Amino acid sequence: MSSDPTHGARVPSRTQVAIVGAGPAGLTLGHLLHLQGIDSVILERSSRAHVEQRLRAGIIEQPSVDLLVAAGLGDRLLREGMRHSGFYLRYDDVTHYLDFHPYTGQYATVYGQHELVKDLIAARIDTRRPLHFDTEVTAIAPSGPTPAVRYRTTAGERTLEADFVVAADGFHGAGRAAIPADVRGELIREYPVAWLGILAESTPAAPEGMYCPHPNGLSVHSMRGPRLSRQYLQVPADTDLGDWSDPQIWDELSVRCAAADAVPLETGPIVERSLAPLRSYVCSTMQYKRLFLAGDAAHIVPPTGAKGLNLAISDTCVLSHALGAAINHGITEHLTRYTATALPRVMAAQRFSALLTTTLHALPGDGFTEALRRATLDRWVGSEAARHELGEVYLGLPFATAPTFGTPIGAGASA
Ligand code: RFL
Ligand code: PHB
Repeated sequence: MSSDPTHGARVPSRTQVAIVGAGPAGLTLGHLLHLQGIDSVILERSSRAHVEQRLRAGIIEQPSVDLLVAAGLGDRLLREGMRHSGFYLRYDDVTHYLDFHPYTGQYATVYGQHELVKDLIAARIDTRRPLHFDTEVTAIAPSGPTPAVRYRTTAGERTLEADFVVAADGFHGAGRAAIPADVRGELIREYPVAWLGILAESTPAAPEGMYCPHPNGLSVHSMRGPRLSRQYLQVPADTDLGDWSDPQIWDELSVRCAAADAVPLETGPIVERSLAPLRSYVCSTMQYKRLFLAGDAAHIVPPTGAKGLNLAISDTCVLSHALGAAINHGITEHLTRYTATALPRVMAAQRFSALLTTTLHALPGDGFTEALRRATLDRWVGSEAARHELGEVYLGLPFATAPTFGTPIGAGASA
C-alpha cells in the first residue's frame, strides 16, 4: 500500500466539511460523514507513518466499539481485540477484581489506538475521499458563509473553503485558537504528576488491566497482547525520560505491584517509552460560528480511566448526526445544540477521570485526604452499589445521539 494515499493529488479548493487532524476523531468523523454521502477533506500535519505508529490509548468502551462496528470499521478490532469485564485493583498486599460486566452487560475491548488509526486510514482510502498527510493547518477563519482553512505543504501555502470546519486536531492543534479566548469557557486542572509509559515484551501482570495505588505512587499494568505489556508509572510532572534507566523502571514497577497473593512481575525488553502529563481541560464552547471542536481539541482527561479516545469517538457521533441533518435535510437545530448535546457526557467522563486520578495516585495532601482516598478504595471493593456506579462509566455511558447511517449515500460517493 502506498504511504501517500492521495498519490500526490492536490488538496481540493472546496469541500462540504474541512476536517483538521487525522487522529481517531477526524478519521471517524470523515467516515460517518461519508456514510451519509457528505464530502470532506482531512488535512493532517504529520506523516502517515508517524500517525500510524503513535502509541497511545488501548481501552475502547462498548458504545465506541458498537459505533465502529455499525459503521463497518470494527472487523479487525473484533477479531484481534481482547474483551475485558473490569479491572484489578491491588493495594495493601491484596489483589481485588472489580467485575463490572454483570451490572451493565457490557465489555471494554483492549485494542491499540494506533491499530484503530491504521484501520480508519485504510477505510478512508477505500472511500477515495481526500486525506492529506504532511499538510499543516496554520489558520482557520470560521465566519461567513464560506469558512476557510489556511494550510501549508512543501508546495507552499493555500486555502481550502468549506461549508463547515471541524477541528479534530488534538490538544496542541490550531483549531481552538480560532475561538476567541473570552468565549471558550475554559476549565483547567493540572496535576503535579505524569505517567511514564512503557511497551515491553513481557507477560502482562494480570489477565485484565490492573491499578496498583502505592505510597511511592500509582503503577498501571495493561497489555497489548499475550506477550506484550503496556505499563505506566506515576512520576513527578517535571521528570525527564532520560533520568530513568530500564532496570530502574522495572524495579519501581515491581515494587509498586508486589503483593503477597501475586507472583513477581515478569520483566523483558522495553520497546517503547513515553511521558504524558496529567491534566483535565474543557473548552465549554465546542462550536463557534461554523467551526466545531471534536476530541482532544475540545477536552483532555487524565489517562486514569482511559476515557480520551472514547470521548473523541462519542463527539464524532453527535457531530456527524448534526452535520448530516443540516447538510442533507436543512435542519440546523442539532448543529446549534452541538455543545449542549455533547458536553454532559464529556463532563461525566471528566468527573470519573478526576475521581480515579485523585483516588489512585499518591498526591500532596494531608492525612485526612489520604484517609478519604483509602475509604474510596475500600468502598469500591466492598460495595456492589459503588462498583455498579464505577463500572457504568468505565464500560461506557450511552452516547447522547444514536449514530446516523440512514441517509442513502449520495451521488459522487464511490462506496
Ligand atoms: P489526536 O489523536 O491527538 O489527533 C489529532 C491529530 O491532529 C493533528 N494535528 C494537525 N493536523 C493538521 N494541522 C494542524 N495544525 C494540526 N495540529 C494537530 C495531529 O498530528 C494528530 O494526528 O486527537 P483525537 O483524534 O481527538 O484523539 C484523542 C486521543 O488520541 C486521546 O484522547 C487518547 O489517546 C487519550 N488516551 C486514552 N484514551 C482512551 O480512551 N483510552 C486509553 O486507554 C487512553 N490511554 C491516552 C492513554 C493518552 C495517553 N497520552 C499519551 C496522552 C494513554 C496515554 C499515555
Ligand atoms: C492502556 O492500556 O494504555 C491504559 C490502561 C488503563 C488506563 C490508561 C491506559 O487507565
